[in-house]
Amino acid sequence: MTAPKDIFLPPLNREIGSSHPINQVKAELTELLTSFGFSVAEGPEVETEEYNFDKLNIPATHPAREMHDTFYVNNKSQVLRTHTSPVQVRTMLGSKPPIAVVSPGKVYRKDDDATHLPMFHQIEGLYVDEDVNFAHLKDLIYKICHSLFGEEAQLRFRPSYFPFTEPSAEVDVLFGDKWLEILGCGVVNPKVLDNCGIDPKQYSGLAFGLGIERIAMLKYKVNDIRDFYKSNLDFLRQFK
Ligand code: 2NM
Repeated sequence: MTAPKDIFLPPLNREIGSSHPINQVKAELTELLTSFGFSVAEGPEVETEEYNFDKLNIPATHPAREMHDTFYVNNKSQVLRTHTSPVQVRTMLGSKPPIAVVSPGKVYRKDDDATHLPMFHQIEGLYVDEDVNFAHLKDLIYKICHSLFGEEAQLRFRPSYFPFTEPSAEVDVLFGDKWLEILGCGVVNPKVLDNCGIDPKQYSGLAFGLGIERIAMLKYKVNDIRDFYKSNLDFLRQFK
């Protein structure tokens, strides 16, 4: 008989954790885009209206700026960013083209139901150079979607509207017999380049944005976005 080990020490077989599914999808997309040559930029979650809205050609009368859609802070002089685009604005203001940057991070909107939360994650990409056009955008979007959903995935570009891109499109992927929207994109509005100190006569740009929770819900067939944030280990262990 060997002497017993110290039975009062904590056990050695404790469960090891793993990264959260939202962080897994965020890392997967960030790694894909950095492999193309994008660099990663981050910025503050408390932003000025100027960077979150004005420079992006979102007028003071736009419904997204209403109190019931945007969280205003510090006596309404600032907002919780509603998208990561202000990171792109800061990048354009602070550097000269060529620019290839992605901005993963938390964003905030006054939404709360099975498919929307007041805090969620986005990743946006921006490429500004001479002679950037919609064909470059399409190529990138095809590569991103095929990497996320497989080479056989069927894609559809649907005309859309964003104040900061022109033309703009939403992209759908075919799941069974349903087209489901997975991202928005477009050619950067020349007004936005001008607002950010880039000469729109010399340069053009493309941009796209994805909701990370939405991608994770489609990829892993999660029907309620709130499941990601309940800290239920039976749910989270599925993503080990
Ligand atoms: C989207 C869709 C389309 C976007 C635009 C910009 C910027 F700063 F360059 F103007 N950043 N991200 C963009 C464009 C985001 O998300 C659905």
